[in-house]
Amino acid sequence: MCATAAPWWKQSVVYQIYPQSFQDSNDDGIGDLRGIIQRLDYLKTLGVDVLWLNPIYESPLVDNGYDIADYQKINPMYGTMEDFRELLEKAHERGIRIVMDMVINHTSTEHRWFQESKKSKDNPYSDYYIWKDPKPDGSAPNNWGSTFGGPAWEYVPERNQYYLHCFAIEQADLNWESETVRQDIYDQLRFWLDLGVDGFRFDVISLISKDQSFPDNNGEYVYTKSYYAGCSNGPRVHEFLHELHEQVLDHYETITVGETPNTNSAQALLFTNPERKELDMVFQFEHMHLDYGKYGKFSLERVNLADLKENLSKWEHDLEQGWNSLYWNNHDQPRAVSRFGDENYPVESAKMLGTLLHGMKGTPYIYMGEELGLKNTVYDSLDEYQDIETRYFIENMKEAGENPEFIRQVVYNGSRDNARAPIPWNDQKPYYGFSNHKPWLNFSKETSANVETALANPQSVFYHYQKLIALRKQLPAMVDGTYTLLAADHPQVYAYRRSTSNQDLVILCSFAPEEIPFELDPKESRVNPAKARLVLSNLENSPHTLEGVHRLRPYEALIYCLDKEN
Ligand code: TEU
Ligand code: CA
Repeated sequence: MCATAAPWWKQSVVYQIYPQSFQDSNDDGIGDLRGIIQRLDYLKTLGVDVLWLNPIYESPLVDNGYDIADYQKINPMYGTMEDFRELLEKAHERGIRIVMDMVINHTSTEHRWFQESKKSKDNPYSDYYIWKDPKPDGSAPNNWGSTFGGPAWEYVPERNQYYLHCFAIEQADLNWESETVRQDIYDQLRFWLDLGVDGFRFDVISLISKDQSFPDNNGEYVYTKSYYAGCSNGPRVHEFLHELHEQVLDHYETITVGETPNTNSAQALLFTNPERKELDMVFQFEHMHLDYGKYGKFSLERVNLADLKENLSKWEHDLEQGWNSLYWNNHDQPRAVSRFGDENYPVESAKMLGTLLHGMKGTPYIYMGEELGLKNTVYDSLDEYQDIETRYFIENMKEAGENPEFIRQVVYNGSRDNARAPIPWNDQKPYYGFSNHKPWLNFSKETSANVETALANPQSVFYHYQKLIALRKQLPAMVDGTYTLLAADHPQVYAYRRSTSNQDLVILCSFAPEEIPFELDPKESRVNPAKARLVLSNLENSPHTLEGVHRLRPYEALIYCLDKEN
């Protein structure tokens, strides 16, 4: 084990499972809890410490579970509460912890709270949601738009009022201003903690406090996202999270990560500074926005390396007193290799991206399939995409008369289904060991890798990730080291140093598809190049020390270590 006093969640690597697409155990085409149980040994072999499961609660699945209808029930398509307990127990036996995805900014409109709330203005649940009177002309209370398109307000005749939904119509925002609502939410969290879960990923937690004046936004966005106006980082967000911490989290040993759209690093520090007792870390979105185009994520742009360096480095510095979550992709984002790497060098660039991320300061998150280097999903027809965001987008673009080829390309680049297609466990068509039944969402036409083949090949992306995860346990600087960007102006190499008083790490990552010369400046790096020994490379026969000019091969990624003599 590595000699660091850092809390366990700083030393951990988290693996995200999208349960619907991980492993089907009963051949209905839908991944499930028993499927995850079957694959625990695989995850143990990879070496991850924590599993984050996307929502598995009772839900009509309008937004694939981010619309919870009952916080204390498992959706039967995933299994039973017994299955969940068994999963928890078997994971814990293997030293793997489990984090639940908690969606407490909103519920499904099928949740009992909403069903009661919508009945009248004077029932016990009447203020559980955000209800507003229409404007005198009957229109919506303000001009906020839903993330998925259309207005963020829906009219309900029984109350002659509108309710707020930052996401789909079927996802009504909870009213955190109400003490009763907050207490009810805290009870839902305690339910899972008492069952033995190890923490939470809090969905869109930066949105829970709304500006109570509900101001119109200025309408400068093509997709008028409500959370650009009075929704994100509202006046009471920190007060609420501090209360949640005091009343709930403080009584358990947990790991918490807040998903915080529209949050800058100064705000993120408020969430993650341990002295403030709110959250352990947040998912920031800025590096996800570097390739945004006029339709946001649905874009033809590529990320520019200089911007990436600047952005990631800024977050490393600004959260020095807090803590970063490190991620390239998740269930809302395209595949890392296709987006930040190079589909022509899928193995090399996947390993390079893994190296870059795992070397940085923060807790790395691996999205299922990333350890195989999976690429974006290839479909023959736009009809194969199922995600609500993608469907809305395609519809809107068709209405707007956009060029069909443009639509096809940006959907390929940006759709959330890129990450949601089922995992190929072997190379056997048609269902690749995921199931013996047609899956709920089609496999990619080009399954670039699969688990069985990866496990049989010592050079696979899988084993590189395994090594990266193991290094975190061996090299204290990987957990504790301060971060310094090196060769900031180099157009093709991302280089940085991590340092503790006893150890220096130098990480070099080439983003070039051709061979390029690179020499570390010993003055800038403050590392003696001859003494730095190679601890990990994604290619064979890399130089054993940092001395001299390196001829970095396409997407070569190297970690050098130097133990200081004190
Ligand atoms: O995502 C929040 C969020 O900010 C999304 O709008 C995200 O930007 C979008 O998916 C990117 O295209 C969370 C969940 O991760 C997502 O799956 C849910 O749909 C959403 O909240 C609503 O609960
Ligand atoms: Ca199943």
